[in-house]
Amino acid sequence: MQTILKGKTTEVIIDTNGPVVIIGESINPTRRKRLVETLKAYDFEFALQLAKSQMEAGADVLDVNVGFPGVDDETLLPETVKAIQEAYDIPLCLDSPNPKAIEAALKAAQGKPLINSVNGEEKSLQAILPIAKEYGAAVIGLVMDDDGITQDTEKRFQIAEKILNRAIQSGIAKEDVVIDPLAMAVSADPNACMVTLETIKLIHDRLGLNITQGASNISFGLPYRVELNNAHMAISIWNGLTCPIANPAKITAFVRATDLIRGRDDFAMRFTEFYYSQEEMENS
Ligand code: THG
Repeated sequence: MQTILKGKTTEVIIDTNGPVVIIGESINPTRRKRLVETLKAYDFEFALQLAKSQMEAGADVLDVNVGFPGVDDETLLPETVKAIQEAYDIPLCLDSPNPKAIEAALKAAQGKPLINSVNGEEKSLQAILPIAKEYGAAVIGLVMDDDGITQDTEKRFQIAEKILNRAIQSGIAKEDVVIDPLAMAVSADPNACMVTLETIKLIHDRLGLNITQGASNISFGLPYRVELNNAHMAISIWNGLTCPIANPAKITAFVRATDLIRGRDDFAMRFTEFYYSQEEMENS
């Protein structure tokens, strides 16, 4: 299964049989005061710095989230999208719970973006799927619905299947649906990771879809976050995760290692190229 995303001219293929695609998470106001302050002033310099550093660190796609209290995201999200795409040729992942902000960003975006996200709630399906179809975008489906988030893996799978079926009914191609199995903090629930890992496996085995997840969600409230995230990432990839949303500075080397181990990096080309690219940057 191949989900094709596009920037101005670049194409990124998320392939269930290919190497892992990294969606850079850092253009997100969570714990980034400076991003909030600059975005409030419609000053995109810092957001562009975050874009550049993530691309240099291995991001293939950039998540763009401008959600902070009081934001007019119907104006700010499209403006941020334009600023990034004027400077860089990379596909974007439009991250907002507000369908109007998503639609405004789709109008502004070049190429073929990924919508982040729709979920199994009736309201969400009805708001997002028609605009995904209209603008030819791919879409991330979160496995929650009007009953909230279930810990039952079979039910999470059923929500994924429902989102897929509704997307297909709306005229969206199967390969343009990417599922997020909802990674959550393992400090709060000892079984949290197992539920997500099993959900990934069911979606991979039965639907064959591409799968994303927030790679740092599981480690909230714990030490050794990078180690925990990366251990979790390796098992998730083995089960079928294909495009994590993550901080590339912290995961790319690990993702390249995982691809190499799985026989998805002939002669360790990407692994070693990444090493030299980072060494070069350190010395420049
Ligand atoms: N699924 C989907 N979309 C998502 C998430 C998900 N979008 C938002 C979020 N979760 C993923 N993005 C982020 C962005 C920033 C941070 C975490 C997740 C973040 N992390 C560090 C922290 O928590 O301390 C701080 C910065 C760092 O060290 O890099 O800020 O699950 N579909």
